[in-house]
Amino acid sequence: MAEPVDLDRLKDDLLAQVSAAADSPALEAARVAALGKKGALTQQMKSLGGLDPEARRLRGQALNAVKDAVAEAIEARKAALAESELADRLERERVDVTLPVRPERVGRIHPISQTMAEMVAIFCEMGFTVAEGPDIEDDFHNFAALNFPDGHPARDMHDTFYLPDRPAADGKPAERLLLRTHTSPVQVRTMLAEKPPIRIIAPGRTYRSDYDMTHTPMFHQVEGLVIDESTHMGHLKGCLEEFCRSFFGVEDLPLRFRPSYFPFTEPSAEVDIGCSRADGQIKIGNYGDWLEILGCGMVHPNVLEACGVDSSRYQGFAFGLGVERPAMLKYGIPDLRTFFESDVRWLKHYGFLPLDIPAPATGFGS
Ligand code: 2U9
Repeated sequence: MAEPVDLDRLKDDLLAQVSAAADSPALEAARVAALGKKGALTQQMKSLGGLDPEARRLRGQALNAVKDAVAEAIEARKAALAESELADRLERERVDVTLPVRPERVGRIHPISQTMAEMVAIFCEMGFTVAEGPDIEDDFHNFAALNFPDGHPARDMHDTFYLPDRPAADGKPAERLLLRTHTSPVQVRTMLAEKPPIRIIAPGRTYRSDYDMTHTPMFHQVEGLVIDESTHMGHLKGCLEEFCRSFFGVEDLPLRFRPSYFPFTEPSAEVDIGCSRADGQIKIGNYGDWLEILGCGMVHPNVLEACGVDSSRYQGFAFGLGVERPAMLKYGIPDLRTFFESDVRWLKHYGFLPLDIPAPATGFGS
């Protein structure tokens, strides 16, 4: 049991320890020395039991007053230390946010990613939202729902990569899986899941078993779909004109719609944009020559019905465009296959800095 000590001296000692604490651990040590289980004040409290009642009452009151004063001093010191520790840290970790970034240290965005981001930005400004779906698909979503009947020659034209069958399960028969040959199954899934009006674009990877100067087995597409009660070909034309002019940054870019055929649209059209081919160089603009850039049409009623949309009430348009060729045209990349070679020197040359903002967000043609 501790001997009773002079409380004024004890109080002065403890307060001195508290105010001498230079950091949080030192302050915690001072707190334990005063108020901890074996602390000086706790020890004094324990010795109260040996006093007669009146002396115990008086000594207890005095001890409590010391305890309160020490606890208060600890809290005040704690707040002061926290403030100065924060000030130190802010000083130590100060960053000059006005310094330029060092973009050469942060790698490059692949031109396909950049181009796709630009396409998405343009359509999103028009009010489209982005929809996504799986790369591995089944026959229904990739073909049947899109009005490709069994044995239809258009199925062969897609040079499909087939995967091992999905085994029979839950009463469903085994089914042949495939790598999607276009992003159209995304629109099929959206129509099955959501009610019109629908305004979506489906950017993503697609696969066809084809490899030569102008084809790679994996390539990218951005497709679009608009379904509403009175959507018509005029809307389709306006939408694609706006897109092409914004994407290539040419305000007076002419567009030409040629009749075509796709199983999933009727009528269907291919779209050419103005260009020149002088000196073996393609230049986009109002120069008299034409370059095919995308396909489009009004969604076939069979497709609407297969996707659960009432074709007597709703109609709409769809379009599809590749990403690689517009990227080559816009950024002067001469060889398709270099996109997929993962050559760091090529990426350094043709890639984009992560802080580059997609062109349409910064204004026309910039
Ligand atoms: C649904 C209904 C209709 C998407 C469309 C095209 C025309 C088209 C090609 C362009 C270049 C593919 O990458 S490419 O070879 N695409 O010409 N795509 S209309 O039509 C749809 C899609 C989904 C439910």
